[in-house]
Amino acid sequence: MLGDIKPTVCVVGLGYIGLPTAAIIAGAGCPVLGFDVSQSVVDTINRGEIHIEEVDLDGLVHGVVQRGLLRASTRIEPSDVFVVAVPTPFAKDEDHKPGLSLVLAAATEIAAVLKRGNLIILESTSPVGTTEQVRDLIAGLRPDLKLPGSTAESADVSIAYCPERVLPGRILVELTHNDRSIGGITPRCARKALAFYKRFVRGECLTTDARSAEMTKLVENAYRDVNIAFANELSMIADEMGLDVWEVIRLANRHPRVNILQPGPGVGGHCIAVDPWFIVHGAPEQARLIRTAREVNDAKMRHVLARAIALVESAPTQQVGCLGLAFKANIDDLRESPARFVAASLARRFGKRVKVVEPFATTLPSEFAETGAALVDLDTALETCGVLILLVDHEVFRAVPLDERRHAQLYDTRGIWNDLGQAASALRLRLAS
Ligand code: SAJ
Repeated sequence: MLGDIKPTVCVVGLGYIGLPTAAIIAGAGCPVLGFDVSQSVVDTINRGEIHIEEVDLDGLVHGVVQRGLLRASTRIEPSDVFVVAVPTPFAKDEDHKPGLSLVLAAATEIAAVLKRGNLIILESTSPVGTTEQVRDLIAGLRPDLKLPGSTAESADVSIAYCPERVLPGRILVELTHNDRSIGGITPRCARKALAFYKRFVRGECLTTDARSAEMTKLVENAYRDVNIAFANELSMIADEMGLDVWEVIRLANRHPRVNILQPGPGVGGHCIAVDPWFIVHGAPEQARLIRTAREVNDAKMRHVLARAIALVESAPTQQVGCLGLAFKANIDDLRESPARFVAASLARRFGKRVKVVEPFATTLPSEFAETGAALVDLDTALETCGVLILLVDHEVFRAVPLDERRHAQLYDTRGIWNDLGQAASALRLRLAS
């Protein structure tokens, strides 16, 4: 199947990971069908356009659609390789139970068209054991096929787990150049998946078992969450003590073995703010540090909100500019965004005094409806707002010169406007007291 002839590939889920992955595989010459439940996503892609913001993705998708290598559909079709890249949300309650319904729904649909010799790869971030669960589900639906690991005989199909580990904003570069962990249900499955990834990955591909690969992905994001929590906890301690956390971190990082990350308004996005819970859910007694890091990063969001409220209340005649809604700089992704949480909470409390600037959005999200808050451009906010709350370190905000923001009372949650020096420190002290 995977010799000189290019395999046909079905990528299930055309979101932030699925669409770039589909486009890269198509770019390597494999005919790709992209499956998505949304008709409008499918129509957009079939026009050679894209529905998400990602560096260089528009040109790549346009090219592969035009060359007939990528097309999208709301129906899964028989293919040689299936790559599953659907979301795995978690329950927002005490239990934080991972939601596997989309993964299992994808597996059910794939089972209906599965043929001997096919390869299924799960890329969605998943709790340990999910790939085996997919195998068991398919085994129940297709008793005519021998599934890997459940029989001593050689299997009819291969199943592997290969997590994506790309950074939004650098997805195309990282999809090609990052190393990959490829976990097979059996070593043979891993080898099949390895041969597939070698078609388009330039980084090193390391094979392992499916459970280790699942845990590796969760560990990577939990590691980052714990490190950001350290920075965020430091910033709350510094606020309490009236210290400039950016100055302390800058100096501490001059130690050759210290590299503290940057505090912010909390941790957002669909990965780092979510994945650690999959570990906590799997081993609640043991995952104490990982759970605490999640709690610290969530607490930072509420800490920022409380300080923002205090600042806005201290300037009752001023309009309030909230700069940024995205979960991090220079992207349009608002999922699990602490900036969005803070801005929406301020909008609900202070109504039409609140002006929101988000260069990557054309409308405000639904929770702003009926608050009276408005989406304005950066120039308008700089001209009309006496209070500015910087929530996202977008390049366009970073570039605002001192003269254009000197008039306002500032709360810079990202530490990008430290040129204010004394004035910023004075405000910090005032808020701390
Ligand atoms: N953040 C800080 N301070 C920092 C770094 C980040 O507050 O010093 C915040 C960001 O503002 C953002 C959040 O953390 O709200 C996450 O941003 P990020 O840039 O660290 O990571 P993501 O969520 O965009 O992508 C992560 C990456 N994982 C790691 O770096 C270990 C990426 O490689 C994964 O592929 C991605 O999660 C994923 O899909 O799982």
